[in-house]
Amino acid sequence: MIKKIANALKNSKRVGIIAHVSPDSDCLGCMTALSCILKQLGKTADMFVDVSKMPQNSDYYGLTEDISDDIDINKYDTLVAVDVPTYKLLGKHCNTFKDFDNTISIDHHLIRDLSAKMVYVDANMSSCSEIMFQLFKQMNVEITSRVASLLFTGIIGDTNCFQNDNTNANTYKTAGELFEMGADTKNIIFEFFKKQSLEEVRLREFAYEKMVVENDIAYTIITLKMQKHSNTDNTGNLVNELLNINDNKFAFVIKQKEKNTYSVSLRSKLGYNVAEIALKFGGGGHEQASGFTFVGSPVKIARQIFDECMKQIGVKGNV
Ligand SMILES: [Mn+2]
Repeated sequence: MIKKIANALKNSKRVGIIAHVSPDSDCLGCMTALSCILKQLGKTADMFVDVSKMPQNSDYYGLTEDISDDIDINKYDTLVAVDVPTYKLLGKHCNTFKDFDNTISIDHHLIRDLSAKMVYVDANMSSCSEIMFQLFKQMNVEITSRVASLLFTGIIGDTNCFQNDNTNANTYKTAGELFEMGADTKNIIFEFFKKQSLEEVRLREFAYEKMVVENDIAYTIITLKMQKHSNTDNTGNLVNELLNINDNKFAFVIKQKEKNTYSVSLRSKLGYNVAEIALKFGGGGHEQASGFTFVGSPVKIARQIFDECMKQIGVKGNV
């Protein structure tokens, strides 16, 4: 199928590339990389996201340059959804994609409902960016240092800098090849994992004050008030930091979005599965990193998530 997709893209002239709502660095990285490659081949390649809010550091490496919100469907002969597992995650572009004839879906999520004329899913790949690298090789195109940097950004984003369970030999191999192709690995890791603003540090200060650590599970709740006082809504790497405490097996951060709306980021150590928990609350993701949004009481939901984590710890304990 990857060959078929490579050929289809080579034969296309005007391609619209669609990311998922609230795109992460994998989604933005591989979307921008694909757009660069298609443009290199002399094609029109426009990028679309239904999103009012882009990640704060996403302008790095031009990740959010030239992204549009509305698709003029008549302009394209091919639509490609990258890193999008479900129709819901296409946001307002859902029906556009559904109704379009010539669609391609490239993805690495195991649980999905998105169909397309051509689908290439490899759940053994760490990231959609890792798949994209295979696709570009298949297309036999020159991978510039910028494209290498974009794909590297996607890989370190989805693997949490090679820390998540989805990291495998091929991930390191791909990263090595991207390094050889000129990916700016040191700066990318600094930008995405080390650099922080003073505002973010202040917000985390509030978050740590409210942190609960019990039975190897850590969590905290971030209110709109805290975000206002620190002048940022960017929690940076907080959820991973919570997981890094002692022998924690689970960590989650509940962040208020609107009056009664909250988003939850979940992380787990190897051998535990937060995708399963997120799924129970209508979300999804990967075994070590997943999330969902909900409307209701954050304290109640924290207790429910906590109980789900305890169930897994209990199950493991009995084995
Ligand atoms: Mn991804």
